[in-house]
Amino acid sequence: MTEIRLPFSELVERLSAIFVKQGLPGRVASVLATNCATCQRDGALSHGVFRIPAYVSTLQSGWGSPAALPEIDPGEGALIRVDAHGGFAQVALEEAMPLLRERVRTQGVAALAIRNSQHFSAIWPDVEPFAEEGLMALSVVNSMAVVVPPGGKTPVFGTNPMAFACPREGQAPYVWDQASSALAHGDVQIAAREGRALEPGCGVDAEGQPTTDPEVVLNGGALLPFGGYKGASIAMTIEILAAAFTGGAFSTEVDWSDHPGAKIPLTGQFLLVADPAYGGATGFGARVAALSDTVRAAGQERLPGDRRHRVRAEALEKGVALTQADLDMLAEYL
Ligand code: NDP
Ligand code: PYC
Repeated sequence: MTEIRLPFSELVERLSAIFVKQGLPGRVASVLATNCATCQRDGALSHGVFRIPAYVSTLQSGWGSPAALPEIDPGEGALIRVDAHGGFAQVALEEAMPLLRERVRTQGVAALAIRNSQHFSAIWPDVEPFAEEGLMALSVVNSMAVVVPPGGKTPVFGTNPMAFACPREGQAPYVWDQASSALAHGDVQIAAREGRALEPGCGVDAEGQPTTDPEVVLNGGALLPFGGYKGASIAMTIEILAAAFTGGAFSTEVDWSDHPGAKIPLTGQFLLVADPAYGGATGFGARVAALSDTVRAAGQERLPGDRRHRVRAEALEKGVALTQADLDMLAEYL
């Protein structure tokens, strides 16, 4: 498929115009558009413009309160609680950011517990900015029940991602972001669209039997956690941190049956931020860089984030890569 390059700012403008046309306030539209364009720019394609039709169908379904602005309960200690009131987690995060920053700089550690929030994106954009300003961040989000525990046939977990970011002297920050399922749901949708089978060990049918057919996984089947029971423990821990702790919904409690077209989980997010300057050693960034070098020298040529930063550099030079089909799809919503 022919690749078309669009300047990042132009992509943000188009996406923002789509969200505004769907009734979102300019500020919310701008946060979502920047987030989605950032994923596309970095080649995080399972959460790039591919998601726009589902954003639109969700906005048209009456699900949640997408225009809602968050309410911050600052508390006095390390924990800041935010009720997103059915709006988007990224907007809640942006709103709470100045206070979170201040707390972490004065106390060494601070956390954000966001509830009643919609999240439909990758979560590295939520943690990477902290690392760019010298801080360390870990975040988890729960989604919708599409993952069975090992041996089961009833989905109970979301695809629940976890992301970590920290500064690394002389290099891009060290950042990883991964689903706790064998595959992100978005990648199953992309495989189905492209008629590709999944790797064995990723999914089951409605009876809990192994399948490599993405259509079976999407229609009555489910995903498996990555790494068997170890991934299941991480998925469950994410339910506990992002939902039980914050006051958000478990993935099993996401009930959009009265909102046909709704596809964006309305759950919770937990974010922990720490200042390495408060740790037990000096030269944190240099130590992370040295460890990365040791890992590469030991044989792991590619570290998380390497591919994304390479794709980003190319996008910033030549424009964000899109297909004609992507542009045609966006034009339908403009
Ligand atoms: P991947 O398996 O594609 O990548 C996971 C991480 O591993 C990335 O940091 C990636 O870096 C790195 N990586 C990938 N391949 C290699 C390799 N061969 N060697 C070294 N590192 C590697 O991610 P997932 O499919 O698990 O998740 C995709 C996205 O889906 C995530 O961004 C996640 O946040 C999002 N998601 C969002 C959900 C939500 O509810 N909002 C739910 C589930 C997933 P790099 O990026 O540089 O390739
Ligand atoms: O790709 O699994 C996924 C996902 C769920 C919610 C947003 N993305």
